[in-house]
Amino acid sequence: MAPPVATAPSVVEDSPIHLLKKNGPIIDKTFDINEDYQGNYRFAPIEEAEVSRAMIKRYFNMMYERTVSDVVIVGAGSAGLSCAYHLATARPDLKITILEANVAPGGGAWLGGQLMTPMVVRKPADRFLRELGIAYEDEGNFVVVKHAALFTSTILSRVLALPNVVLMNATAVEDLIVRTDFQGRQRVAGVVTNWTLVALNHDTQSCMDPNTITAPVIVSATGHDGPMGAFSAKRLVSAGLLKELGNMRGLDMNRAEPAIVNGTREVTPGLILTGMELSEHDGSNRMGPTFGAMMASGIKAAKEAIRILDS
Ligand code: 48N
Repeated sequence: MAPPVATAPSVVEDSPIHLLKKNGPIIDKTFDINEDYQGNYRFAPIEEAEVSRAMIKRYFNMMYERTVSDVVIVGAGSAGLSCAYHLATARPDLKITILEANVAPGGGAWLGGQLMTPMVVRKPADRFLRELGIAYEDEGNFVVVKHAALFTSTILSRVLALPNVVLMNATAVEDLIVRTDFQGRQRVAGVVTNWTLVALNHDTQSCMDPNTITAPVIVSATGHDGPMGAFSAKRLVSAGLLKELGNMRGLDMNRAEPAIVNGTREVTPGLILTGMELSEHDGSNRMGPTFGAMMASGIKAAKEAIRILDS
């Protein structure tokens, strides 16, 4: 007797959504909404699966679409966000993908210094604050934003509102894609990604392989501290693309800020370093609790990215 042919379960028939539709909604869809704060506030009805599908559809469509981007910005601190804002507003045609390892973007720009809240920005970088419409107190050679989070939340909201920018937070870059170009030179051509919690736990499991995003230009703004600080600069050394790190020097505001802005550049074909990551690459000084160079360096990185893409 021939063995019974296994028939695939009618998944669609048994799917929760189908069952709900077949048997009618679990809840009374006739609810009308009511914004009543006197004890009768009513929401429009929803099925849990609708919420899950609304997120899954959008996130994974975005992830699929951004596997090839025009510019990837690694790190959503003050330099990375300043780069993203200038780049995305100057070139709305570009697909810009920001990858941020933390759940919370913003890097070190939520506080001014030693956990104090005011943010100091030296002139002429205050022009960027005026472009963003951020109020400040003018102290002559510098200005003070009343709370660093006012800068960071403002620029973050502006960047996220731009149609050509996507932000994948809680997503770490854990390697660089490197190709040999037609001149035989090694060129950075994208990034290797993983959920940050996976990237931080490779020693607890084996073979949790990553994902990729390819792009002709990578802007790395991974800062100088934190669990993955100066990531790309360090990877250049371990991948043999840079002999050694310059290592960030001691604090000297007057030397550090112009060095970072003027030094922002394509350090290896396809890879631009900006912000404090550059101090680790070049061995320039740190500036401590003043953020004008982060903003100006990010803007310069955006201009460099446009130069490369248009060359
Ligand atoms: O704020 P940071 O650390 O870096 P910058 O360069 O945007 O701003 C630096 C600034 O906050 C200072 O350090 C100030 C001026 N102090 C100077 C001084 O002398 O002390 O932002 C870097 C971002 C963070 O949000 C990290 O989570 C993220 O980059 N990040 C990564 N994201 C994805 N993949 C990675 N591998 C990665 N590594 C870091």
